[in-house]
Amino acid sequence: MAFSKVLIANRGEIAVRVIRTAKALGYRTVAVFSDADAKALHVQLADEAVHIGPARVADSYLRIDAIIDACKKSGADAVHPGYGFLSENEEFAEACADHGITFIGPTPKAIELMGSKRLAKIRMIEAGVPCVPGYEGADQADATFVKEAQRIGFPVMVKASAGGGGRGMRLVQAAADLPAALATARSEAQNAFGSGELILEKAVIAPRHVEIQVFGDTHGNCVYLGERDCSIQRRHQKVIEEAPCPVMTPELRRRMGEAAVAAAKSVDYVGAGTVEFLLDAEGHFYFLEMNTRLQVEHPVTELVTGQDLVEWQLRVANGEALPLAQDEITLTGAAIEVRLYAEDPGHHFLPQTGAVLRWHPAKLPGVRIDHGMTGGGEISPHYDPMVAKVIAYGRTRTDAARLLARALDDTVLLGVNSNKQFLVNMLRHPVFIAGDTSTAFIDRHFTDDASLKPAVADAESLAIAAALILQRRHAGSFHTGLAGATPVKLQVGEQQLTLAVQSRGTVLEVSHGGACTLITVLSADEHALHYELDGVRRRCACAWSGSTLYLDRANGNLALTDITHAPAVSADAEGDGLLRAPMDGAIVTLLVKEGDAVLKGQTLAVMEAMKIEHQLKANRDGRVASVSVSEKQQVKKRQQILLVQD
Ligand code: MV4
Repeated sequence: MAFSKVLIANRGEIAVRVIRTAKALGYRTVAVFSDADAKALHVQLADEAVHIGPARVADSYLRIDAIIDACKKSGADAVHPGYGFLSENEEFAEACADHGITFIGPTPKAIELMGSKRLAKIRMIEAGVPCVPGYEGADQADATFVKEAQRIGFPVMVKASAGGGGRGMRLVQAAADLPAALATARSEAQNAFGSGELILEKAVIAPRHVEIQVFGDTHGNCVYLGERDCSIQRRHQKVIEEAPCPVMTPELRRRMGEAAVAAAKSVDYVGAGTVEFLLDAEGHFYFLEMNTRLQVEHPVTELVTGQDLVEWQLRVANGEALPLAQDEITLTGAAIEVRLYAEDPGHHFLPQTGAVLRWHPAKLPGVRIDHGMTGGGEISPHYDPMVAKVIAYGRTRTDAARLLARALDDTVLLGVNSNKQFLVNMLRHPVFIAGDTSTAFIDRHFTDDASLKPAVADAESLAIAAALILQRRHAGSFHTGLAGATPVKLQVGEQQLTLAVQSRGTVLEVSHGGACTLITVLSADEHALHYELDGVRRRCACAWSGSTLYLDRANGNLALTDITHAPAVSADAEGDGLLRAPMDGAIVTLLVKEGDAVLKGQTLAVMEAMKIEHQLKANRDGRVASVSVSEKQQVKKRQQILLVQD
């Protein structure tokens, strides 16, 4: 149905991405926003914007009635759902249709069918799409699962039919472990998805995750646009995505592409979809599930095909035929995408929230950065902490990897920590460069990486910090005005250090622990220091917040607080015993109760925030004097969880 005004029922980088193409095709655009997003980039870029509620997604971006109401108010006659939120919600697609609004996506029937792994697998088997041998029956009795697992052969995967992202999934090695796995998977699935329905599959060991981009139109055409390899994941979160798959052959691509098209055609698929497959070491592939939306990682397909997939979505929704036939779709070069997250790899990938002091995406030919950040951005605890997708395109995979690592080097994100160095180190890892990237890559090759430890302040970083601190103290002059050295006391993570800084004009002598570093300051401002050290001139991006200095260093971000004039605290003092929530989230498990004896460093509670579990540890020895929360309870950042006393 012809439409003229598109409402984007999403936020962040994907809302920005969709608005860009919709505008380029001449459509009017409408953003929606929560209380937390009033100043967000997607709101600024859209022609109009409608407030839809409080920051919590359940009260705003997930509210079908609020989105439909925003369409009515603004006169939007089409909705692009982006990914996540309402993008795979058949009730939302149905509600749009009921109100005469074009839903830019497949039919509610296709969304619903693919939302059930059990029903989707039955349909795929009928359509001749290769599936992992398994059990997808309606009979959910334990005895049936045990019998079926014996037929399939161990190890087996127990999966939630309504699941995704590894939730409600269990790997079971032997029959004896099956009943317990069924019980936990069932309850996890019931809690997460409102359905405890399970399926069984033969477990494929260390597979690749290879997905095929498909597109259907309302005239019965359906094509595939090559594959993406998304094997490198961490706890079911994709980390690196690329096209083409490093081990793909034209023949395998054709077979997987045709299987994906058969899958899509079996549900009269319309619009952009992704058919996920596991690819084993022998080159056998198996249908996993179909995602009925535009995916986060669609840019790598856009770069190797030269097509704008959002443009295709808008054309298809407008009733046009697909822009290209199968034999007109070509793949050229290689593209790699990484997801830049505000999280701390040095502390179990703890999500980072708060003010972004500096955001400077790299500008390089062949590099695309999709993000939704404005200058004075904020990472909200209410949303996914993905800051940007950084994508590089090259003639070869090696070129793309090299360029992408460089683009990350050039990208500055300060104020919150990020996984930038983790990504760079992975892109430069010999096993990655060799293309040997199964789903086991991180566990096999990346558990000892330096980026997984708290960043250390090397001599050069300390010299940079000293220069910036003195520059700030003396408003541009590096003369300490005294004959002796100036002390600079720093807090870096858990560590406190004292530097002695002697200045001679623009040259600073920075002494720490018996070593002395000479640094020449070439220029300095709020955003960067230009300096010379050991005969080499370099730059270091920086940002200040109060007395804390953030540095973007080649070995990761550093936060150094100038505590020279702060009241002294004994370095190894016992903690106060007060356990507080490090961020907004929910208590998953309380591991202790009142009266329990605990040791410093012991895990006392597990909380979940932004889809990730965090262990909360005692900061002193003692006994649990009081517990202020209960399991499953929502907690606010800094809320007291429990107290440890003598
Ligand atoms: C599997 C599997 C092995 N065998 N199914 C994980 C998320 C969900 N989309 C499917 N997943 C898997 N399903 C069978 N029969 C291994 C995984 C898997 C995985 C898949 C893709 C990327 C990373 C992964 C990490 C662990 C497990």
